[in-house]
Amino acid sequence: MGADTQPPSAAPRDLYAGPSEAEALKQEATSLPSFDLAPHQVSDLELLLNGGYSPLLGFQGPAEVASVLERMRLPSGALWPLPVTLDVTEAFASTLGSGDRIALRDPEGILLAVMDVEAMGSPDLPAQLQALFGTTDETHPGVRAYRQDRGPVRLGGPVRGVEAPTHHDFVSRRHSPAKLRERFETLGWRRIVAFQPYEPVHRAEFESVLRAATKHAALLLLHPLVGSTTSADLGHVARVRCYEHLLTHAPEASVELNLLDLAPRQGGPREALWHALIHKNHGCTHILVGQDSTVAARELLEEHAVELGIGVVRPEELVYREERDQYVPANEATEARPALATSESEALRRLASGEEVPPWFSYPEIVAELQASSPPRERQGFTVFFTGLSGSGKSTIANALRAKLLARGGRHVTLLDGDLVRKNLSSELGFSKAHRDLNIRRIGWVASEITRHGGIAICAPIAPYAATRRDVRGMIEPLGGFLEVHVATPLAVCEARDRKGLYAQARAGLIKEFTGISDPYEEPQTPELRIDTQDVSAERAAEKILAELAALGFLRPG
Ligand code: PPS
Repeated sequence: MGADTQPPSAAPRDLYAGPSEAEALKQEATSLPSFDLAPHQVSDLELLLNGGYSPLLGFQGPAEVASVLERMRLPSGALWPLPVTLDVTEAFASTLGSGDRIALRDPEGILLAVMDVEAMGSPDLPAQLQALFGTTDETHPGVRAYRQDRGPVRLGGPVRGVEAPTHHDFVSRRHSPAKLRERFETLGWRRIVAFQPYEPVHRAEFESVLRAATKHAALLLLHPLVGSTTSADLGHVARVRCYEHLLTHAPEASVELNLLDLAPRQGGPREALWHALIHKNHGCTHILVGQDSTVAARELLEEHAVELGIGVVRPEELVYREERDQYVPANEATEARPALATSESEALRRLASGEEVPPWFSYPEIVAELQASSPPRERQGFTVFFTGLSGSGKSTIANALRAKLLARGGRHVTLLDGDLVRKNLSSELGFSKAHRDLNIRRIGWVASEITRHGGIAICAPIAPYAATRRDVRGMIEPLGGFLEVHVATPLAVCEARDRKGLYAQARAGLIKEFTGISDPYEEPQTPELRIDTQDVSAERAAEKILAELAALGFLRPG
């Protein structure tokens, strides 16, 4: 029997203990060293425990990793293209010896599994990165993702499950491999094509994958990854809601949606093969390889399809025929082919700018979903982050800006002024570097929440350190706008003004660590705006900021 016709194989074994063994493990765990897993490690553990990573029985030690990197196989010879390791801090590893048992807990401390530590070591990271990605360059997304470890030491050894990780969203769409196979059986399907979308799926793509499944007389399984990612892309909730809408546009019981809680590794062709293996463990007989997959990934999958027992399906490219209001295969179209690529990029542009999107491009519910989750800039939140010396005029400009924004109406504005924050949010903090950094991070966190929810945050602290300002920018930019305004009034002018009398006290040594006098101020190198209050009034400065926000699209002009 060829890979193309192979029925689903038996469900892989899970690694959960039965009730009495689980109870004993819980008792034992009270005296074991505990390791609180990061979210991506919980995803790995869940797939180990539920058989999604079968035939693995635990986290891989150095010998297994070496074998995987060298030949894409486990020491047993079974195909396995990517390492699954448990990274821990040196401090935690130093408390362990080989043969010890440890309790693996979720980030809240709930016991999920007990692990026998059979191997421990710090890998030769550059060599591993080279083997996996062909480079050690930090700009490669795979290298960046691989480095986001919990620590430099990796523990290997078998795991025994006590409790499955808890999920609160889309619970009915998170089936284990065994449950999913049961579901396929109930629905009466023996051929299942896995389709793993990364982005929202629009009409052309959905119609082509549906056709491919129909052609293979198979159920289409939408099997998107929803594991933790560091990218600022559309969050998984909006993506899953988009996929749920797709179900209503397919013939009844022809498409299933199941979420694969797996963090993406950016591992290229090896990862494509790895995903195929995981889909297979979930009962899929075929895997769909779309237009966006690379030639190398397709070739690697096709090379191993028979061994894997999974058929590779390539959907046809479809084009939209306006006169028929239909998608047809590109090679069947007799009339002159419409310039779909141009229309598609135009549709995506419209989607991004909140303009109307033609119904041939996508389903209205999906367009609405995307527009709600990534509104056009003028409906997104933003933060205006002032930085500058004490007495430079930050608060005065910030107040003028706040008044002008409120006068335009329709927006909520929160002012996080340096002095106010220190009274309400940071009253216990002083002016050491550590305390200033903590103060700015608190301000940044509040501003990021305001921005996330579509509000306007105006922050006006001294914020003397460039690295901390950069971190705050990094927290906010993925969620909306961020405008850094350097109020660059020279120190001599601030000191001459000395409205609070603080400079005089600082010069007299009565106030220690005073910015500009006895403490550093690192000037921003590339702020969005630089304002010297010697040259402009606070009113004029606020207007300049409004104009900049309008030019960036965060405010309507006028
Ligand atoms: S920081 O560095 O961003 O955490 O500072 P910030 O929270 O903005 O607080 C600055 C205000 O605190 C008063 N103040 C001092 N400033 C600088 N250095 C020292 N040592 C200090 N001690 C008290 C001062 O009034 C600052 O207010 P502004 O509005 O900037 O003049």
